[in-house]
Amino acid sequence: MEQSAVAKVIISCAVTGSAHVPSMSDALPYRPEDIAQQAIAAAKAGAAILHLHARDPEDGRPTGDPSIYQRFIPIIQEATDAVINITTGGAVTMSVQERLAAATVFRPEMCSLNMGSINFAFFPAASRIASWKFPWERAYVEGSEDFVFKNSFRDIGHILQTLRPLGTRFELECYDVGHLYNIAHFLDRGLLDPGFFVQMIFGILGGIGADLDNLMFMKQAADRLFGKDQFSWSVLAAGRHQMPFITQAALMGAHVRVGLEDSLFIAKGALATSNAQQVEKTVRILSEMGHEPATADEARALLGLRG
Ligand code: KMH
Ligand code: ZN
Repeated sequence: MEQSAVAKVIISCAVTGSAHVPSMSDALPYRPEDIAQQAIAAAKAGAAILHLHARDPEDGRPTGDPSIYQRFIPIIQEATDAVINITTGGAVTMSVQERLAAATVFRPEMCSLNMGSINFAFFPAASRIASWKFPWERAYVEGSEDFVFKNSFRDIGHILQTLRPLGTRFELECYDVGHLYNIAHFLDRGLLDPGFFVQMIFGILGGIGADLDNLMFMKQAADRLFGKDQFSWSVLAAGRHQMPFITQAALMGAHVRVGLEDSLFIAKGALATSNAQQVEKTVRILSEMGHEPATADEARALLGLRG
């Protein structure tokens, strides 16, 4: 009897992001050395892609300053061969220029690209804060009621036109079904290349909810729009939905993303102690299904990255 090949699943780890604030968890890294250490440990645990944001070393405030990225990216590259994926989402408070600054300096193999605008509020996470470590956090979290994460057609086109000539490929962040149609639009305009990588995002307040029906719906919409074999796809879900949802997605053949950017938890009511802890759990779940984590080079081959 022919043995079916083991499925290679690309694990992305989003190490710190910009939505969670240090008061929410002591494990959330914000100093460059902690971002580096946690990213390296996540890669050693099985993450092929490291999705990275920078934060102010003193108080954890999100920053787009390339000189802060410079304090952790070379350390990570020295210690691992993981794919470096720099955010172009940055934080909802940043201009597109700030969001692009680090990507244009470091020219990574991969950058995130957010495929549409959404409201983006931190209410669920905010309710867990007992006391504030840094003064900026409170205004940031409470102000999120008014945050619009702006990714207009012009913004998306500008990011594509800036980074595509550098050989960067994209983690196309889709928070709702309309964002898949936006991908189709940029394919039509010749600004996106076939063989792209879609990150379907569930459970952000402001985006599509983390329901299994929605996962099926998003996948079916993508298959219909692009053709089943024309794209790679990965799934992340926010907060408590993270692990159950990536498990369901992996069963459907998706790649997966975890990390403290997406959820601060390791299990119901239990904060994760590190990014690596979430990656280790993901590897265990995948191995129970007979799947294996893709190495960084396998991820490069699967996604057509430049290496
Ligand atoms: N915060 C995540 C839900 C980005 O960095 O471009 C999506 C994200 C955005 O990772
Ligand atoms: Zn991010």
